[in-house]
Amino acid sequence: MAERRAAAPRVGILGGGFMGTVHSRAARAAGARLTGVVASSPERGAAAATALGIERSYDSLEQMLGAGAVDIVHVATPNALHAAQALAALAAGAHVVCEKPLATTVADAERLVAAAAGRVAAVPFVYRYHPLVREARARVRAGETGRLLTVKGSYLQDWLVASDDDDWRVDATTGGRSRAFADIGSHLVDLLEFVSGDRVAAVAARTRTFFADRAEHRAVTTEDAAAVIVELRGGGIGTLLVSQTAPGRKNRLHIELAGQEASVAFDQEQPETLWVGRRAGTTIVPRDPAYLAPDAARLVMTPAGHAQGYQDAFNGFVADVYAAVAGAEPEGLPRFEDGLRAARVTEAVMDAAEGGGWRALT
Ligand code: SOE
Repeated sequence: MAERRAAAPRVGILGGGFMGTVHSRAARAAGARLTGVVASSPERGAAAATALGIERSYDSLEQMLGAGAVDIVHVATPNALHAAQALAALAAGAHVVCEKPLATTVADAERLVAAAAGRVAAVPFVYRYHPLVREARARVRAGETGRLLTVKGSYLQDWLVASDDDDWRVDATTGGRSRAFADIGSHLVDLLEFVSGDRVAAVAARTRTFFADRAEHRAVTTEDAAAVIVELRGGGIGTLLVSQTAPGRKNRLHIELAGQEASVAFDQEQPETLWVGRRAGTTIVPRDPAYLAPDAARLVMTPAGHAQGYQDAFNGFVADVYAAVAGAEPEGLPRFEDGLRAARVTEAVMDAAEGGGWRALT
């Protein structure tokens, strides 16, 4: 008797921009039927449906939900829209993937976590899905690095380094109070806590807005860069630098964890290798599934030497979301609770930067 294949999940995409495209590719790779798209206007929605091969566009999220056309909604719209859209999708009975930052306030993020009870509700902290990030995590968990002493993290981009560079993220009304830290610092802290298994216990911070006036926006208040000192619950300390004005750095997330026995370092722009450091020497670990921990090997999609990249990590994340929708318990799936964590860390960083001193985190 042929095994009955589960029906393909029906997926709706909110947002027709870069991230909407990335989400649609990952959904298709995971076997979904793309049954709807909503963009910032009916015309843009129709164009997105054509460009992305989605069955049809809808004029609004309400219309798509009312049509009963989707099982899973991917929210890939400007930050300030996330909370209302994700809440509406949850209320309609859908599972939700909501882009980070999950919400622009802790209160909204808390509401979303509560509303998502019993549902699959995930946030694309997709750098968790590079196989060698999982390898680093597995080695830390196995005790190979020893007591965690220091962490050094940076996430550097350059797409906003010119004063006439602009984006909706620059505007606090569409992007939220924090820009650089909420947008990419959230990835950095999530990855540090995910790999280390430790938690940020307190932060001190400074932020800078280097360009008050940009092409479309004047009197900009959101930060171009954030410099953060962290104390960890396990007793370690560290520094984080987040900037969207660092020429030559395109998407350079780098973490280095130093334990008493060994260090591990991962560079998102060079995801095919993991650096492992010891006093007696260093090892460069290749993304070769024959030598990786099971949770790392399961995310390998091409043989060693056939490079995997950002979209592959995204595809791995979405495949895990759909597996969870089908009843599985995938390891390390970033959920709305992780989005709430990021909102709390972001709020602490911004409060520390504005008010001085340290802010504690639980
Ligand atoms: C822009 O900073 C951006 O697209 C972020 O919004 C993503 O989360 C990050 O993965 C890449 O850069």
